[in-house]
Amino acid sequence: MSNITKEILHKAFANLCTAKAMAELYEANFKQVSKYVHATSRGHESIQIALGMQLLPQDYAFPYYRDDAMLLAFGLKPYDLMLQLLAKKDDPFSGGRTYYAHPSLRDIDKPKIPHQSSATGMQAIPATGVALGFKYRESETFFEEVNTAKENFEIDYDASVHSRDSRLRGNAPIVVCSLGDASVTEGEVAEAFQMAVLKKLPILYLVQDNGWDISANAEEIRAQDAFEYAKGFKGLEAITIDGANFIESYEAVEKVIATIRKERRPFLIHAKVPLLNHHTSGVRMEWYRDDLEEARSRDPYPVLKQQMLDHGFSVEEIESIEKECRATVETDYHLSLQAEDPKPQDLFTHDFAPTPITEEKGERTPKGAEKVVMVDCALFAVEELMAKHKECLLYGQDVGARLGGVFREAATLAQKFGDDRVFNTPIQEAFIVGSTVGMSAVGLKPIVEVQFADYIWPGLNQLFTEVSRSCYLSNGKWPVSMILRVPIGAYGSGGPYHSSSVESIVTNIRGIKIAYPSNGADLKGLMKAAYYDPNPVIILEHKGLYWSKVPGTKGATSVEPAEDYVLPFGKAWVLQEIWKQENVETLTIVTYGMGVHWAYNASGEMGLRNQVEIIDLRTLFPLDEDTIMKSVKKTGKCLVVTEEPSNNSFARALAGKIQEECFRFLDAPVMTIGSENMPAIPLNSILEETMIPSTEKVKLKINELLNY
Ligand SMILES: Cc1ncc(C[n+]2csc(CCOP(=O)(O)OP(=O)(O)O)c2C)c(N)n1
Repeated sequence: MSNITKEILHKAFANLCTAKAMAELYEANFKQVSKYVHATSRGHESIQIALGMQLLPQDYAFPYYRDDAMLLAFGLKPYDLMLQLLAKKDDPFSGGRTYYAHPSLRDIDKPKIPHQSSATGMQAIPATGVALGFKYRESETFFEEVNTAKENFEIDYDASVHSRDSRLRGNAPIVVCSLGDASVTEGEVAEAFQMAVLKKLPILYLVQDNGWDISANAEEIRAQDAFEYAKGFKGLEAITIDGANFIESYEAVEKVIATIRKERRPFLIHAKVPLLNHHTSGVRMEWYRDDLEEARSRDPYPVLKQQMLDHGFSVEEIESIEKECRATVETDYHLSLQAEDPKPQDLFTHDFAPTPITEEKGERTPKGAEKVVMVDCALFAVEELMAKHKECLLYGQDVGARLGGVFREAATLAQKFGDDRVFNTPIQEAFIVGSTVGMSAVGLKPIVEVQFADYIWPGLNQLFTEVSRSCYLSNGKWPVSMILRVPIGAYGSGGPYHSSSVESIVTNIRGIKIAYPSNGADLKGLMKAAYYDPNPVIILEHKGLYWSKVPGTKGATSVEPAEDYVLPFGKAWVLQEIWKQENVETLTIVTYGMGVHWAYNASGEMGLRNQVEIIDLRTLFPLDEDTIMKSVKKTGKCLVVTEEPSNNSFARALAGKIQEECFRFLDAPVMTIGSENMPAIPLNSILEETMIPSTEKVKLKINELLNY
């Protein structure tokens, strides 16, 4: 027996008419609205509305860029959506920063919508990350101990929805990830599906299949549709439906959602729909569509109209609903045209959420504490954080109980905190990085790692596309609080795929903070600061410093700082300070990571401790420019030391900046020393040594500069 009531149909029809009227109005006012690109749901409305009507405020949704009808069904008004269409200041999602129907929302009465990018398919990983977060929130480790103790969380999050009762009653939250059929062929979607089935996550993947990529059609781009593809993922139950039929869609979605709320496992709904409008305002259907007549024969609008008639609505009632919706769309459009544009100064807000850690605090060198190697400083920092904060999790490759990380950097943590909190992932760097968007959105604090900097590349897409821009493009609503640990650098013939440096790549991504410590005490203090920072943080940890096995790196070991010790980002350390001198040449070395040790040893071996000032940057972003410039203005010469190949590097850019700012104070050009500009660090130890800088090479450069 159908649960479809007249009320449901009325609401659905009003939403469909509104979405359709909007698409038609945009077309009629093309000149005015196409300044900024937009795509509409025309043809896809019924499945979107069927879903949108059935989500609850505790659910999380990741709508696609074609899902304006779904947004209306969540309760958004045409006016809200049009503010984004016209990129206005009061666009509730992004303040005019991102495209039409690219929502991000944290309203109390609506499903939560974290930011998602415009890159197709990429939202599958963040969405699955939310579901992974739900799973942990429902685990005994977390729910029973934390929620019943009513501990305070740092973010406002209603944890009670995850109670056992809530699951039994069937109103536990779910996640919905909306995808276009063409996006399902992307690799990252497979990573998301894999994790969803592996961990049995409460997520619904809704695939709207209109048979088109942009102009490429199904025959060209896929060997099977999403329903068939889902069969390859054991435990991903899939159904295929006519998404243009409202009642069929509503009932199918109702059943699937009820099952996920109770049984906590993933589903895929494959909904076949016709695309009846342009791909986007910029890519017009008349240029390439050869199926429009057939597509129009599947229009969801007459289907729903007939369903209204079948349920006792009169023609007059139907016409009056439609008329009213058209009138609202018209009025809202005129209102939105008059809305304010953002001001130039609005460009500069919400790149980061404010961090509470702004001062160095706590005991850096406790009396009687032991000297430990750098890798242990990191381990102890994470251990203290996990002991104190149940919302802290650690995951990545091989960090679980059996090994505790390939560098033993997570050793014993799984034993101490359980497999719910410290676990291995498949070899999925994209998932490792991108899932933190979702984890963070449900109030958790993930610490994740990629095994070697050389393998950050598959994760860079998520880092750039989703993680780094979430705060800015959601106008501050969804900062991503996460730590990404990255073992980095050349050490003992690691060879071309276990030695690379990547700081120039990550410092070129705005919206993340980056630490590159040279010693254990800094690493511990920075790890703590990173944890309490509401923004994404990368910690680059030099493998050669982990155990101070590289000759000349004993300085990386430290007395372990106390638990309360925090070191804020953006404060460099002048580890070798000199006076201003007129009678001898002086020099500032600006460096970080391994470079600090080369610089320290070189100046020591040359007997120049009183002529060479050394600045350890500690963090590459934020960058302590004040300390750098002050020093260079004092010494009159500057050498930037990096382990990276020097061309087009972070170090070169910094040298340029120093030159620009200190030009009048300089007695020589600012110089840079880094690795040779070859494509990779070769395996052979002679070649490796030739490739990368060393104390000896830094000495030569110091000599050159002092004698300039
Ligand atoms: C990663 C990525 N590559 C390319 C694009 C450009 N692009 C935008 S929409 C689109 C087609 C997507 O088709 P589908 O997922 O089936 O959704 P539809 O537009 O048909 O609803 C492409 C290739 C993009 N946004 N992201």
